[in-house]
Amino acid sequence: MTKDDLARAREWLAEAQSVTVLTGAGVSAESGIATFRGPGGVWEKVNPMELASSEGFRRDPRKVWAWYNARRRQLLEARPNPGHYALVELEKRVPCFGLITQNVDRLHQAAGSRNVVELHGNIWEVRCTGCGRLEDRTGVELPDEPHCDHCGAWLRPNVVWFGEELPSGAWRLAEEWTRRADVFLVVGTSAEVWPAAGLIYLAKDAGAKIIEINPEDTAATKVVDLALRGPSGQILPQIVPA
Ligand code: BV8
Ligand code: ZN
Repeated sequence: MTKDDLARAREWLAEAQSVTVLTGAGVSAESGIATFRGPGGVWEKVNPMELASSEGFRRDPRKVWAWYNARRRQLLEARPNPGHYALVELEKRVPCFGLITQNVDRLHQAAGSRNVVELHGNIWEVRCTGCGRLEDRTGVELPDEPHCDHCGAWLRPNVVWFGEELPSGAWRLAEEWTRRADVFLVVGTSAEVWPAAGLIYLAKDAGAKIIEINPEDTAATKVVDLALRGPSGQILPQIVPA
């Protein structure tokens, strides 16, 4: 990555009418939140299909809640990093902006991002597996085995697990924001989880200029127009147009 690459990215963003961003776990790495894949990723120690799937939850809800409660506790100490704040600035400076995230940590909202779509739900709300009641438990420690006050069934995190459909409203909005983008920023995602990763190819087909921000190559690198190799907390603040 050269200084011209950064200048080119800044120029594309300055000229853009519509910018859409797709973020993954990497954008929260500099807030101390482990990514899923890659070195030190949380998946290295556990099997995602076990913990982030409804079969895994049915088989052993205690084990799944131990993992989610550990992640919630870690998030209580986490703060947005300069990458999150740079995206808040970018939203203020482009006429039309949309932020699509695969993350469930809500650090984008904590930093002040407004137009946010959560493709995979969020870790703070809980949903009852019995009566479907949805409750916001942001910042609250949950018991090891959370059950519904109303019907006694197990509660679950309000996230999208493997094998589960994405919320239809969120997906429709994500597709719309992707199709309208002049510039599509792909930040901190390995581009391996579908259908989220498919948005990158949709942006390409719709004629957007694609900028990838990631220390490493990803499954989508072959289709991006400009790859900025480095941590998003350092790169994003450098490409927000003045
Ligand atoms: C569905 C929420 C079906 C919970 C998550 C075979 C081929 C293709 C697809 C499939 C397949 N087999 C199965 C599927 C479908 C499956 C899928 O995609 N599997 C993958 C693994 C192959 N998808 C699904 O099941 C989806 N549902 O398809 O439904 C269906 C259809 C119709 C009807 C009924 C059902 C549901 C997917 C959602 C799963 N939920 N999480 C939770 O978080 O606990 S996925 C999980 O992975 C997270 O949401 C995470 O965000 C997401 C993607 O990971 P990334 O965000 O990319 O993070 P990752 O660690 O992978 O990468 C981090 C990147 O950051 C790296 O590139 C690293 O280099 C970079 N980085 C590191 N540091 C930094 C950095 N970047 C910038 N700065 C830094 N400092
Ligand atoms: Zn209930």
